[in-house]
Amino acid sequence: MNQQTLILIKPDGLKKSLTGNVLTRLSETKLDIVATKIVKVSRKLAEEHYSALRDKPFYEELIKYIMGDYHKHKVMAMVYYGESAIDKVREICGATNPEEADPVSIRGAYGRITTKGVYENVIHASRNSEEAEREIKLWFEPDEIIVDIYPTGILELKSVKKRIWA
Ligand code: IDP
Ligand code: MG
Repeated sequence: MNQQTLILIKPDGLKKSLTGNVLTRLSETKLDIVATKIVKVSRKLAEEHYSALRDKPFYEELIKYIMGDYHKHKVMAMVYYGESAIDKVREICGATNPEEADPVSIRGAYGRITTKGVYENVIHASRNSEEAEREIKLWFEPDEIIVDIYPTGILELKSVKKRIWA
């Protein structure tokens, strides 16, 4: 079954110049990249992305980590699409805890645990199709994705101000 999944190269991955390595590993899946952008993550976006972990002791550190306070204030967000995309990508990512992750997985090869106890594990990938839908809709607008994956609607706006090139 064709699926879509959200992938984030987290700020530690960008700071450590791992983008090329991560994309090369992901290309083993033979999935299609259907959206990508660099995002400066706001606290609001970080908190919405990790809303399920609000009660964890590492939550505040996790929010600072994904916002880039410890590395660079940027994340590379992508949508991958294709047969069994969710499981294929999770497999290459490896386990959440980089010390327990398979050493040849992305997290096993490049992740670390900080002295503050946060798992800096380089990459995020949706865990199942419900999570993928929630996360893709949080990070991307429909027109930023080159295939139709979820139903869309039209919102007519009367007066919109937006920044344009001067
Ligand atoms: P996942 O990223 O493998 O889906 P989640 O449980 O959704 O794992 O956790 C989100 C992120 O929170 C992890 O990728 C990791 O950066 C961090 N994290 C999860 N569990 C722990 C923990 O027990 N200690 C420290 N950081 C954690
Ligand atoms: Mg998760």
